[in-house]
Amino acid sequence: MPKPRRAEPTSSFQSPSGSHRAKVVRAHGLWYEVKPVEDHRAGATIIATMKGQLKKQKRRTDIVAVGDWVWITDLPDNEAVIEVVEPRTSALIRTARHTRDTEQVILANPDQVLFTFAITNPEPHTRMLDRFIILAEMQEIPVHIAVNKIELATSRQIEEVFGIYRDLYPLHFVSAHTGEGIGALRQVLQGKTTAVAGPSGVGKSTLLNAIDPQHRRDTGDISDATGKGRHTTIGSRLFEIDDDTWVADTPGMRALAMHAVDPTMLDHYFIEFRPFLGECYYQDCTHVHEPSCAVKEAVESGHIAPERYASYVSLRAGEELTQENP
Ligand SMILES: Nc1nc2c(ncn2[C@@H]2O[C@H](COP(=O)(O)OP(=O)(O)OP(=O)(O)O)[C@@H](O)[C@H]2O)c(=O)[nH]1
Ligand SMILES: [Mg+2]
Ligand SMILES: [Zn+2]
Repeated sequence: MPKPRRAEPTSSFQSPSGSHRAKVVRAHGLWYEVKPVEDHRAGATIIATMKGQLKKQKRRTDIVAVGDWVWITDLPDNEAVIEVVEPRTSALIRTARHTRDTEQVILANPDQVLFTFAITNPEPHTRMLDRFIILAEMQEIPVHIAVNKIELATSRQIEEVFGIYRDLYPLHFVSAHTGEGIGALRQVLQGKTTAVAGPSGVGKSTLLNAIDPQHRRDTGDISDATGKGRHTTIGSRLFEIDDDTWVADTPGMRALAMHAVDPTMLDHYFIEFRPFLGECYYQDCTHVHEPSCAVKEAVESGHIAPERYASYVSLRAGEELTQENP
C-alpha cells in the first residue's frame, strides 16, 4: 500500500488492505467527491459512494461529511467505494433544529474557522456572530473573524461594530473587491484546514476567489433583474489551495438552533468571561439576576463589552436556546 503523503491516521486506526486514503471535498447526497492524497493521483478528485455496511450505522450525525479522511478502494472509470471513515478530531456542526434530526456537519476536522461578515450589504448582526462563536467554542475550534466589504464604510464605522472582538479573536478587515487585507488573510490560512463560514451574501466565495484564483467558486455576482439568478453556495466544498492548506467554502448560515447548547456551559463559551467565572458569590451564578456577580462587575468596570454580555443574557435567559432566529 502506498504511504500517505501526510497526516498519518490516528494510531488506533486500522486501514483496510488495498485501500488508500482520501479527503472528502464535496458531498452530493449518496455520492461524494474525494481527493486521494497519494502522490500518484494527487490533484484529481474521484467519485465515491459509501459501502453498504457504512450506510447502516445509526448515528446522530452525518456518517461521511466534507473534511472527513476516508479510505477508498478503486472501481473502474475513476470511481471508488468508501470503506472506512476515520474518527473526526472535531467538526463544525450546525445543530439540528429538532432533537430527532441529525446534526449537519459543515466541515469535519477543521483546524480553525473564519467567521465572515460584511460591514454592510447585508447588515452585520453581531448577535449572530456570537452564536457562531459558541458553535466553535463548543468544539474548541480556534476562531478568526473576517470583516469583508470594508471599502463600503469608514474605519470608524467598522470599529464601532467589530472593535469589541479585537481583544477576543484575531480580527481581519478585508475587501475582496479592492484586495485590501487579502495577502495577510492568506497567511492565516497557510498550512491549515479552515472553514469559511457566515451569513449568505457576505462574500465568502468572492473572498476565496481573491485568495486563490485558480479555483472558481460560485458567487452572487450574476443576477437577473429579479435577483433570482444569484449563485449562492450550496453545500460545503473543500479546496486544497496549497500543500496542506485547505479551505472550505460553506453555504450561508442563517438560523441557528441553540438548544444543543448546555446553558450551564454558556458562560464558558464567552471567552472573556472565563477569568471571572468562579468569582461570583453564588457558585451556580447564572450572571443574569444574582447579586455580587463577578461577570456583571466586569461589565461595569469595562472588562466585558456590554454588547457581548447582552448577547449572553439573551441566550441564558431561556427560550432563546431553543429559538432559531437572532
Ligand atoms: N462591495 C463589495 N462587494 C463584495 C465584496 N466581496 C463580495 N462582494 C459581493 O457580495 C455578493 C455576494 O458574494 P458571495 O461571494 O456570493 O457571498 P457568499 O458569502 O459566498 O454567499 P453564499 O454563498 O450565499 O453564502 C456578490 O455580489 C459579491 O460581488 C467586497 O469586498 N466588496
Ligand atoms: Mg458562497
Ligand atoms: Zn455571576
